[in-house]
Amino acid sequence: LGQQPRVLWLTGLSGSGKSTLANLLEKKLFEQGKHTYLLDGDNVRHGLCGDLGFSDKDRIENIRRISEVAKLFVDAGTMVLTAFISPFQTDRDFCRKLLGDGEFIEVFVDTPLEVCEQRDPKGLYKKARNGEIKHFTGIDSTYEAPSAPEVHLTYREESAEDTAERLYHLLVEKGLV
Ligand code: GGZ
Repeated sequence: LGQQPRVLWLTGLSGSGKSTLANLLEKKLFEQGKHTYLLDGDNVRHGLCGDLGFSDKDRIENIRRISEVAKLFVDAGTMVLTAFISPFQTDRDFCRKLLGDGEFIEVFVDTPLEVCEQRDPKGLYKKARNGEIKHFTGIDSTYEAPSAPEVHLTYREESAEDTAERLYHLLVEKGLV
């Protein structure tokens, strides 16, 4: 039996682990024989959204385009994983409304700002604190935590593999994958 195509929409701060988790989760789903596609900054912000920056207006347009692309993939029968900060509730709700009932799974990767800033894999938080980067999410640009996500992934001190395992089991428990 084929899976119901869906969008697993990961949202959270920079450094929260969205991309890492989405990659690990995709591996698991692939092992289950699911046909998936992962949209993240690496394949979207250079091409399709290469003209966009990080003003509120550009982020809104970024998420709008990603939502429309995700819908096309779902129409084509593919399960989609997305890993974008997607800081605004209205934009995430836009994607939810674009899709059919039960097709949009909002996953809140709820890693505290302190932890993300401690990780700072690209040194961007440091630059944001120094004022070298403006409008950085969590520093001088808003992040609106999801009000009713399908999955709320709370932070634990554990490996990324263990977190991905936890996320996978939450999805299975809720019958979402
Ligand atoms: C937030 C920024 C910014 C600013 C560059 N604010 O940790 P990263 O590097 O790899 O992930 C962040 C990525 C965010 O892009 P998104 O497309 O996910 O953002 S949004 O959904 O809000 O449109 C970060 C990098 O881009 N980055 N400048 N000012 N993140």
